Amino acid sequence: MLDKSEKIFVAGHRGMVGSALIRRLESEGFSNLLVRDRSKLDLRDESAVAKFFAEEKPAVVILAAAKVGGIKANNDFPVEFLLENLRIQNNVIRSAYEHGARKLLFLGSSCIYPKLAPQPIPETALLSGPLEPTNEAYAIAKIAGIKLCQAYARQHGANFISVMPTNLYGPNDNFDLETSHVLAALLRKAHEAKGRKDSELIVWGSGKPRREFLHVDDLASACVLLLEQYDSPEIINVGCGEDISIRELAELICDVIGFDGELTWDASKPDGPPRKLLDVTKLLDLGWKPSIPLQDGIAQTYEWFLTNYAR
Ligand code: GFB
Repeated sequence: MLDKSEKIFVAGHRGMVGSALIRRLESEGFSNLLVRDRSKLDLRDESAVAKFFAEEKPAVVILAAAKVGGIKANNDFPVEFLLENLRIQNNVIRSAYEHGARKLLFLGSSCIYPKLAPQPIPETALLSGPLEPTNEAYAIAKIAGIKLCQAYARQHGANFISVMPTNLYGPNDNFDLETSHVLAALLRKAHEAKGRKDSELIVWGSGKPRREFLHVDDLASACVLLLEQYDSPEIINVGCGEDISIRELAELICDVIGFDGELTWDASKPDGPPRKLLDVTKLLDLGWKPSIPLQDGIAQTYEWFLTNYAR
């Protein structure tokens, strides 16, 4: 179990995942949360990270800092996705070990699995086939992070765990149309199309790929449970256990927002993997379950978008 006064460093606390973790930890009474703004600590800077850990010596580390993006950003900038993620995770994981962190939680991604993995995807599918080309660089970085945590566990007995979330959405998501993931992009596009009274909404790809969407607050509750109860170097999936097609997602978002124009498909944009549904049996067996149905989560995220973004 975690002590409520233990010093917990949340790397990436301004991002969608990090900020959800802070909300969750605070609501559960954790009182010694450590954060650093990017302007004060650049996690890509090896010596700055080592100095920070030497001074602060957090007992628990949650590595939610990463360069992330949707299918287009991943496809356009493989160099940055590979290099920046390797740098951040190498620095944080090594310093956490060298300065005595007793537990570390590394956040990976469902894109670590092969493009044509069996569905739902069990944890054992890791490294069993070729990756999806649009996000291979990001996936390779995340796989390297998993392997580094496992190496510290095997060689030094470190309690470093790796958690693989499915596609996420929620408050503090990125709403930039070039770099965002699909759910945030379509929320913004439908909102703006409604405002302009457009007759159509352009959606990328064919609409056929299927994705599983988990609200980030559900991920945060799973991470706190795993910090308290899961001590294995074997990776563990986090998802809601259900997927929908991109077409169905677009229709759902249009319903929530009240946009009634046509959907038009932009076939010049990639589809990515045909399906990405995680097998979450391992997590469910620990007693966790998701609590936010997709439609409610979309409505709540739209409220957040209206208050914080669309001003
Ligand atoms: O969310 P998304 O960018 O990520 O795209 P991935 C999912 C699907 O939605 C793709 C389609 O088939 C897109 O073509 N889509 C339709 C759109 N309209 C849009 C739009 O306006 N914007 C975007 N972004 N997509 C990412 C990976 O893959 O998922 C990352 O590249 C990471 O590495 C992340 O793993 C979770 O699910 O395809």
